[in-house]
Amino acid sequence: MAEEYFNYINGKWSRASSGKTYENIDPANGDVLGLFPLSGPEEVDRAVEAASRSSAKWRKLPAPKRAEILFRAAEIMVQRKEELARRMTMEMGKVLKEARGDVQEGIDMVYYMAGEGRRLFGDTTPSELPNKFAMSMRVPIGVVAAITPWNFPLAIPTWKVMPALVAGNTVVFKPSPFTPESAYHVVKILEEAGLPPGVLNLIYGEGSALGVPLVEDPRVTLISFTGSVKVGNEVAQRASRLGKRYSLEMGGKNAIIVMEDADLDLAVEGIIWSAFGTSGQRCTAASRILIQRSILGRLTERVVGAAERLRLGHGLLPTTDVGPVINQAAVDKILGYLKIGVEEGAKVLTGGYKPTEGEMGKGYFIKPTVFGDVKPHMRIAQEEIFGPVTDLIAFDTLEEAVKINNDTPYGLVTSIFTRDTNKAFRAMEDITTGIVYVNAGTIGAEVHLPFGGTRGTGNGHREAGQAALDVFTEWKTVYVDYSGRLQKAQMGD
Ligand code: UN1
Repeated sequence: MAEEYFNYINGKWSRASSGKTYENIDPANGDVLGLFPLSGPEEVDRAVEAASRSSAKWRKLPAPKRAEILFRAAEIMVQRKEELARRMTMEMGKVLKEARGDVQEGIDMVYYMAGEGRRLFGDTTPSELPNKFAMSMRVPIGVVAAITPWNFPLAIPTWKVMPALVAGNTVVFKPSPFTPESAYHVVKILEEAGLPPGVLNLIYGEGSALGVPLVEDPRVTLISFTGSVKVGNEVAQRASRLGKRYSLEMGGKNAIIVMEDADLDLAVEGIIWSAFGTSGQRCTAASRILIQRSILGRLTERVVGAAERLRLGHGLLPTTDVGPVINQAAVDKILGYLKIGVEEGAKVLTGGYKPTEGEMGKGYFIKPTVFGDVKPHMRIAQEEIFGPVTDLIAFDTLEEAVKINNDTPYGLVTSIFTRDTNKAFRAMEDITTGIVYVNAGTIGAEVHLPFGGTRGTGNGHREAGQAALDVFTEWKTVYVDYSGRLQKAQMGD
């Protein structure tokens, strides 16, 4: 019998009022891992009520004290890292090494944001008038709705929940229904670390049932969303109509540019890791490889060879390089794009199908796929596929490569492999994505730097780093006049 898990509302673990549950499934073999509540508007209401009621007290607790709870949570996470990673591999599919990385990224973020408890810096600055003091400080926004995806089941929740909490906000957390157990562990650990009831509330269920009431509840003041463009745009429309703040992180069509002077061994390793790591299900995945024409033949052969050597399997097996994708809908979407690519005239150089034999048949596996002869404006080179599929595109000059790179609806990450410093710096300047790597793959952002992108990737905000604090706080500017007379700024006396 699968274990039953509960919502966490106002410090209590409880069933959904509907009594309904759904099964959390291992995407590699269909095993049932647990039963989770299918909540509805009633749970949203209760969770928001709890977050809203606990807000006044939480924001008054000094930030260093709030941070102590985060530090304790980080320590528990360190102790449980292996167990968290194994359970994540089972519910999400990513190979164990990467699941450990996901947990580590979460731990890094908890420590980083806990450190903010003793920073949360504002500015003090001279006033233009004598005997007047000027400063700015960060203040919490209120109740945050954190809506998170399945591809980083632990790291991305920490990107939202931790800065929100340390800054003095309270939270309603709605994780993806496909990775509910990792969300449970994050919340359980914070509970064990001493987070007061109501400050963080967890509701499980379908986005279609919970999303609208959560976004539209007048007590929710900020929505932090990571997920699809379709849902993100809907969040944006609803939130902006109600005058709410929202922060969106939605996807990418990231490229690796390989110049003819590059270290090709390094480039091949970077391409394979970035295109097929997490089965291509990162918004940072490299789904376009732009190759200077003089090395096209050589590099193509090596990338295809390396992709062919990747072993599919259950993420817990040490022999597995690439795990399954998340669910049947993902399989259908990816297979749909494989068909579109062929119809558009691209050539499948390796992969291009769903293996069905033996163990493979039980899971959502897609053979790592490389498309050749791809033209920059094909749909497979413009739209996010979110699977183990990458496109090879030829170019002649750096200018052309940068233009192809910049010309998609997204703007998250680009990397360039070159040994020429002049080219590297020119590319850094002209590339218009939010993140640029030189001589590294497109994946592997670190938590203390801003994360996010331009164009359709988001709405201009950044997660992680100090930039995250701009999402989860607002500025209060304070002037103190101790002159004893009414001084008038800009009036010249
Ligand atoms: C995501 O795919 O949504 O840079 C986040 C990376 C990870 C984060 C990815 N640190 O690939």
